[in-house]
Amino acid sequence: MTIAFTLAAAAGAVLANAMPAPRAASLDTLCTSSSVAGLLPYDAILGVTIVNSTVGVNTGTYNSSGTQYSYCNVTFQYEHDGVSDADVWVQYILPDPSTFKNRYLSTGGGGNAINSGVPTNGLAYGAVGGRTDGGFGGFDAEFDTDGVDVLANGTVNIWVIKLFGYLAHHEMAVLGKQLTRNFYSLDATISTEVTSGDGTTNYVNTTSTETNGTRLYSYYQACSEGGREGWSQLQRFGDQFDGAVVGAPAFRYAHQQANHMFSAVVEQTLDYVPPPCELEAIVTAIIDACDPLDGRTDGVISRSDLCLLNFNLTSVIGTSYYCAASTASSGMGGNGGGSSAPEQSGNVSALGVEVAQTILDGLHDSNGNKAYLSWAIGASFADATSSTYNNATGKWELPDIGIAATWIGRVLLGLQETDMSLTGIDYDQIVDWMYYGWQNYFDTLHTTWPDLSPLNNAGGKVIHYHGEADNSVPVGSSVHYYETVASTMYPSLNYTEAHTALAEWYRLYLIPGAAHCATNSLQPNGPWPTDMLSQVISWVEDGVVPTTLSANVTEGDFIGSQDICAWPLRPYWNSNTSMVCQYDQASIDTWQYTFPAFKLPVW
Ligand SMILES: *[C@@H]1O[C@H](CO)[C@@H](O)[C@H](O)[C@H]1NC(C)=O
Ligand SMILES: *[C@@H]1O[C@H](CO)[C@@H](O)[C@H](O)[C@H]1NC(C)=O
Ligand SMILES: *[C@@H]1O[C@H](CO)[C@@H](O)[C@H](O)[C@H]1NC(C)=O
Ligand SMILES: *[C@@H]1O[C@H](CO)[C@@H](O)[C@H](O)[C@H]1NC(C)=O
Ligand SMILES: *[C@@H]1O[C@H](CO)[C@@H](O)[C@H](O)[C@H]1NC(C)=O
Ligand SMILES: *[C@@H]1O[C@H](CO)[C@@H](O)[C@H](O)[C@H]1NC(C)=O
Ligand SMILES: *[C@@H]1O[C@H](CO)[C@@H](O)[C@H](O)[C@H]1NC(C)=O
Ligand SMILES: *[C@@H]1O[C@H](CO)[C@@H](O)[C@H](O)[C@H]1NC(C)=O
Ligand SMILES: *[C@@H]1O[C@H](CO)[C@@H](O)[C@H](O)[C@H]1NC(C)=O
Ligand SMILES: *[C@@H]1O[C@H](CO)[C@@H](O)[C@H](O)[C@H]1NC(C)=O
Ligand SMILES: *[C@@H]1O[C@H](CO)[C@@H](O)[C@H](O)[C@H]1NC(C)=O
Ligand SMILES: *[C@@H]1O[C@H](CO)[C@@H](O)[C@H](O)[C@H]1NC(C)=O
Ligand SMILES: [Ca+2]
Repeated sequence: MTIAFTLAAAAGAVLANAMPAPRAASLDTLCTSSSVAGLLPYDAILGVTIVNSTVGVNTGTYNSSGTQYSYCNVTFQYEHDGVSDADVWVQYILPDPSTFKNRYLSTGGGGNAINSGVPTNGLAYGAVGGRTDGGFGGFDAEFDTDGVDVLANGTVNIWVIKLFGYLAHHEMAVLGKQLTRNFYSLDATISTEVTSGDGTTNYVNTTSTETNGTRLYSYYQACSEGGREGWSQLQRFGDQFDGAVVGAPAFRYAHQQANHMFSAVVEQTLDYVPPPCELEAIVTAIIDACDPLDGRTDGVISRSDLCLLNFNLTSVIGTSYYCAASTASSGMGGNGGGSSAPEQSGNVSALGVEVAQTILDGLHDSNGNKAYLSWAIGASFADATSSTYNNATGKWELPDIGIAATWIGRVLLGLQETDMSLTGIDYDQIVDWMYYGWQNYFDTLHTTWPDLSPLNNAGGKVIHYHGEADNSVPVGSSVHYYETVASTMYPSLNYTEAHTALAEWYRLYLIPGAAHCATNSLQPNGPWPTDMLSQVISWVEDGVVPTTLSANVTEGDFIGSQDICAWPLRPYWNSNTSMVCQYDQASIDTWQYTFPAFKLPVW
């Protein structure tokens, strides 16, 4: 039988018939190797081929908040055609059809990991969850730490850098969304009756992806490096996610990663390594002095801007400090590198305050031009308190520069060994490395593209949050990006108008007193957002705008719900009660940054 199908020949004999998507079969029927083999997204991405022999399928259960969820676990590897060394594993956790709510959720990683844990996070939301190994060689493998970023001395693995930068997450989302559509039969089937030239009839069945099928809502949620990964998608693929919750993104990667060596270089330059206990005392004094400035004495600096404007660090000089000898970390985000620390006591020195102030001022080049921003006042000095005590000399030695060493040693310099010494490294050298990393990895890891028009045009919604006392990714980094997006997207509007327009689809919330993607042991009475994924789902699916982010205080005198103001509004209390989100120009001005150390604008 030949099908001689032309519009003319078929005239009057073609019935285009959109079938309603049949509700999917049971989990047990769907979740078998043979069933899944017919549902995989083979054609979803040009140049990507699923390796059939790697497909793993099993059912499982997961308990969360007293509810048990059944799921199908689909894991497989795919290749990039023509490339031998860029195979990627993905895993999808697909809820039982009876609990599926037409949602897909991508999850991300942290530090050097492209994923953190199992993507069962979606189950409580009726969402398929996905994760990728980024081509690192397994879900537990990491970027720098497992050596996948440098193939040989001098040869960085540009495929892995591209995959880590943005490509693996994009492919995971595209494959995951199509797998979801196939698994739950979301695509309407168009069955067309075709009459051939010889008079026989046949049916040609095609699926229509978005036009007639059931709507699939797509989400992203992650923090830190996972926040950067989220932005890597939102900046490039505007219609990929309907909603995203991105926390403390480690974006402006070249600056962010090199900045982790700044504290050590300050100590080297000023030739003073403060005992961690001295820096802890400085932070405690800052918190005590600045807590009440927000109008509520609760142990939380909710207005680091008022602290910056009204508190002079030199007032801490002479404050006595004492820390008992310890065999473990002192609890300040990393003292002693896990090694033992002796008893520490003394009075806060002028040099100790100078180290702290220089760190808070941010990186400047030798001409005094600002090159980068720093952690907000009140955050702990995590990169400085990881100094180690040399029992033989009785002195504190420069802190380990951790992630900055692997970034610069491996990715920037292409060396397989990363035992980087700080000898000879000064502020100008850090600035040079920022510039080099920025230029060389702008299209992969840097992640600061500020024109979000495709996202806005597609109707995407973003909740972006950042702990105001973050001691790893400076909170100002998020504010600077938000301000850049506002001025880029709305160049003809004034500040208030631009922020009003932007807030319709992208909102930034600074979490008072919070640390990096977490609550803060130094300000434990601070609020932490409740279920942010639910809040973005409500925004996307029900139009409930998160004017303030819902949060909760779980310790101290003010336990209960607390609203988090959306930037640029700032929280203020009258006599401990009745918080307002106020517009305070002097405060806003402290969050505006320029970086004259670079001739190019830093987005
Ligand atoms: C993988 O399996 C599918 C479905 O059985 C098949 O259509 C496809 O050709 C296979 N791919 C390869 C590369 O063999
Ligand atoms: C999913 O499947 C993979 C490979 O088949 C397996 O390693 C993993 O443990 C499974 N995970 C869950 C949560 O079932
Ligand atoms: C998970 O939930 C089910 C149903 O509520 C319950 O029977 C089971 O004991 C739970 N399992 C665990 C490990 O909590
Ligand atoms: C890589 O280069 C560094 C610096 O030159 C050198 O110390 C190291 O031995 C080299 N490693 C290998 C495996 O060649
Ligand atoms: C197309 O769908 C019709 C019913 O809608 C079915 O009878 C026919 O077998 C299908 N054709 C193919 C090739 O799957
Ligand atoms: C399918 O989509 C087309 C184009 O949007 C529309 O004209 C048509 O009415 C839709 N059909 C059904 C059954 O929804
Ligand atoms: C802080 O106090 C010191 C000592 O009184 C003074 O030299 C310095 O100018 C003050 N800094 C600011 C920003 O006011
Ligand atoms: C710390 O300062 C107090 C006075 O404020 C003084 O009595 C004490 O000797 C000082 N301690 C040290 C170790 O300098
Ligand atoms: C450090 O030195 C002291 C005295 O010299 C000694 O008692 C102690 O055991 C040493 N600690 C470590 C961890 O070596
Ligand atoms: C911004 O524009 C609005 C509306 O045009 C106007 O009411 C407001 O005064 C302007 N604000 C500033 C600071 O110029
Ligand atoms: C807020 O914290 C309190 C105290 O721990 C708790 O009882 C309450 O359930 C929390 N509310 C939310 C929405 O998490
Ligand atoms: C604010 O709350 C703190 C802690 O409960 C309390 O000590 C202080 O007196 C309160 N201040 C006012 C003005 O109510
Ligand atoms: Ca306070």
